[in-house]
Amino acid sequence: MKKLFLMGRSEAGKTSLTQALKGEELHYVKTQYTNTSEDTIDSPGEYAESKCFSVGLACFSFEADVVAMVQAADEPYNLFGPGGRSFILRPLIGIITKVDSPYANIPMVRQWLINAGCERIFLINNVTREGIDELMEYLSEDLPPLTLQQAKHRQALGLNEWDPVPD
Ligand SMILES: Nc1nc2c(ncn2[C@@H]2O[C@H](COP(=O)(O)OP(=O)(O)OP(=O)(O)O)[C@@H](O)[C@H]2O)c(=O)[nH]1
Ligand SMILES: [Mg+2]
Repeated sequence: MKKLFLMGRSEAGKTSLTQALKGEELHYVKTQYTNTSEDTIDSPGEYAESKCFSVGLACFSFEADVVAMVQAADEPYNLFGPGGRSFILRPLIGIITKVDSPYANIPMVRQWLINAGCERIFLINNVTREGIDELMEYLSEDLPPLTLQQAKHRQALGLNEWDPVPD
């Protein structure tokens, strides 16, 4: 099981997503701090919204196997600029929540996530659990463990640790 780190603006639906992944009924809890011992690492949206705190996201991301930029389908503007993945040394995915919103603009939010460098994008409705199974299937596959030697070899080739080594 991959350990997932969630970052995104306040009200994007990160905590609701952790509840949906655990099969719980949605109940509103404002995230006040980050607990990295959970299976899914949730972060307060304020980290993504403030230049002063956003460096904390990079630190938390090192505790995870995969990092998710979470954006609601009805977000009015983008917090993550093009190439936003440059500070993340983990596979990066995009999660679009609130696909049921009457103000949803999925093509626009998808483009923001592609521009930020997300390698895969999941569409989620936390209320009806639409898209949760697909995300769980992705998370259920473990990343293959690497020896230090294998990691260094990939680094020498200019590859990410999780990239396949060309023949
Ligand atoms: N319609 C709809 N509402 C959602 C969905 N996901 C979350 N919500 C609602 O959006 C509100 C905010 O959700 P949270 O999960 O608390 O947001 P958050 O990203 O954890 O916010 P912070 O803890 O402030 O960073 C709650 O009232 C949720 O019920 C969704 O997929 N669809
Ligand atoms: Mg929260």
